[in-house]
Amino acid sequence: MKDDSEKIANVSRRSLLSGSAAVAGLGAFGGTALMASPRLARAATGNAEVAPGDLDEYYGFWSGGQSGEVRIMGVPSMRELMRIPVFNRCSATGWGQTDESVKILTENMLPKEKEFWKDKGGFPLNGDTHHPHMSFTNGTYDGRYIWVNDKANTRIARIRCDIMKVDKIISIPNAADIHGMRPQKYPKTKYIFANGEHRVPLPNDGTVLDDPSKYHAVFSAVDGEKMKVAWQLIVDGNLDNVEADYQGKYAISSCYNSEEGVTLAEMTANEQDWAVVFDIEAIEAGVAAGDFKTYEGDVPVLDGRKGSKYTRYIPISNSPHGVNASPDGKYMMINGKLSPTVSVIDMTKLPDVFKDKIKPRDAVVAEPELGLGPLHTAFDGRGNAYTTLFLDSQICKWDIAKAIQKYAGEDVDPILEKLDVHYQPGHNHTSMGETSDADGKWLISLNKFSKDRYINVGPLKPENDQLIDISGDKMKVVHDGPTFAEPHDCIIVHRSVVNPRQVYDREDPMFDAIKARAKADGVEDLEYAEQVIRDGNKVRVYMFSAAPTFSLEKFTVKQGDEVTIIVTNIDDVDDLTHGLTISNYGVAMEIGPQQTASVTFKADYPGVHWFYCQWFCHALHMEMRGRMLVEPK
Ligand code: RUQ
Ligand code: CUA
Repeated sequence: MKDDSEKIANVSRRSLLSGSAAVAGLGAFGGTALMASPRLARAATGNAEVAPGDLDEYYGFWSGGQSGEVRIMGVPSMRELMRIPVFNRCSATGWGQTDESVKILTENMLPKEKEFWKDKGGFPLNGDTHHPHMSFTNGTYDGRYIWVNDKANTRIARIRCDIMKVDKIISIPNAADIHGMRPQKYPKTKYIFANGEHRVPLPNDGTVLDDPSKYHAVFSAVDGEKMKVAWQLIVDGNLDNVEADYQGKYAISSCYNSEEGVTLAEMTANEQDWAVVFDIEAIEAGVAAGDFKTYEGDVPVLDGRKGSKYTRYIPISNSPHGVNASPDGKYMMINGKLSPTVSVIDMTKLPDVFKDKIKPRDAVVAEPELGLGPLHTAFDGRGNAYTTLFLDSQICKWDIAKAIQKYAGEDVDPILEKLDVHYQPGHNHTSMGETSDADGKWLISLNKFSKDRYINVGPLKPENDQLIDISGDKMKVVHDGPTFAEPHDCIIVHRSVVNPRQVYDREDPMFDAIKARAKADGVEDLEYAEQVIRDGNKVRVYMFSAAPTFSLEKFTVKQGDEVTIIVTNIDDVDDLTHGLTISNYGVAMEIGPQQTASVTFKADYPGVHWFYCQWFCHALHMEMRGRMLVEPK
């Protein structure tokens, strides 16, 4: 394998070379004709180019929106590298079908959900991921986990970054529809803050239906290590987005619908909504003092409505949306959405707000007017902010310090540049931009509409993710990337932070349950297994795979048996994944190198059924198969 750092050096050397070649070309031929030449265009975008065989400098983790997954992108190449199934059912990997994934998807469901899903496959098959965020240590990414929300079914999942698979999914009680979600940044991610966006009765058991005065939005703090809800607060209004500070003291959520209406007209009637500030230490003390009620799931629920000692409500113009902490830890940006402004909260003023020494609104130290539909703000670590303007289809680059000076009455213009993007940007994100290591190289604009940017693929069009070079004085769009539904948000993580394994670790605790099961079945060693164990009408088939064979060429079960097939891939080679598909049984799963995977199904079809490896693994991959004989009743 080529040394990574050498590759990066090569990339920059190459882009330097192509740049100077283009400059030389301009000198020789001169004039405007060359300006439009593809070669010059390429030179202008030179440092975004990642040649075949070269590696990206950043991992991008993209939410898959209503596809329910998370995707790994290479940045700056914008190549899609991998998909991580999360809340969806995956035909390739068997996520949502393998025993291991079904356990993860169901083990932390609430009792009422289990009841609801028991005749419907056991668990929801859809999800709506919005906000993938990595674990932090001391204000920057530490490469351990990524958490992501499911707005559709009120869940949070955790992805292990060493194997890039989900290891935990929890349902959030009491709240409805988790939207905004962020991990604590300092000192080390303890809580994942999660906004229940929609207001529902508490408890939502049908005793209250059409009395919105009894509806509540619920803010949750999830212990990210234990994957358990630690505490919750009811708040006024609807919770939208949330961000954690760089001190480990506060979380701030944007709230719309201060009217507490249930129709659009009611929800947008007031001129002012607010940002809610949560005082973590005070809340923890409240939990310790027993100042809470419990509803579902025995989670302490505190009262954080107006007047509570746990929260402060900072008035913000109508319907604010994104909340973003500046990398120096000093400011929190509340993006106006229906207002053309971003409100800048000075984090050092919050202790005085909680002591009631100053009014909540006095924590706002700037409110630049940027353009129409500001949704989210990203940072370059050089004092500049980049705000998406949804309605204007632009990114507005502005100077934070100047915005503060202007608010204080000085005659300065904080707006540095506006760049057209295509079209209607929602989130944007800079390289390492939500950490104290924001490096100001790349900005992604996640545009909700692509319209005419690609050849027409029918009425449903892709979204358009644009890569913008922000390393210079001027922003420059260097790449358009179509994406399927719908990357609400993404993060861009330097690759030095992320170190996934090449093959699974046989000692990984993820295999403990199956090892114990095997042991109880008298199968001592999964790596050499070729046993069929009958246990009443349950049959467990143990085998191993080694390219290009399964250890069992055939096995026999009876019609009506519940069959579990457990396969251990003993190949210890990078990228040597096998799979197991059983024809006409709807069964398929991935078995990575050194992984054990299992799947359970009812053998209700009598006859001969081939099982085959569905991951191309060897010259004799087509021959990697065997037969399941199902004896009729
Ligand atoms: S929200 S487009 Cu789901 Cu992140 Cu702002
Ligand atoms: Cu093993 Cu294909």
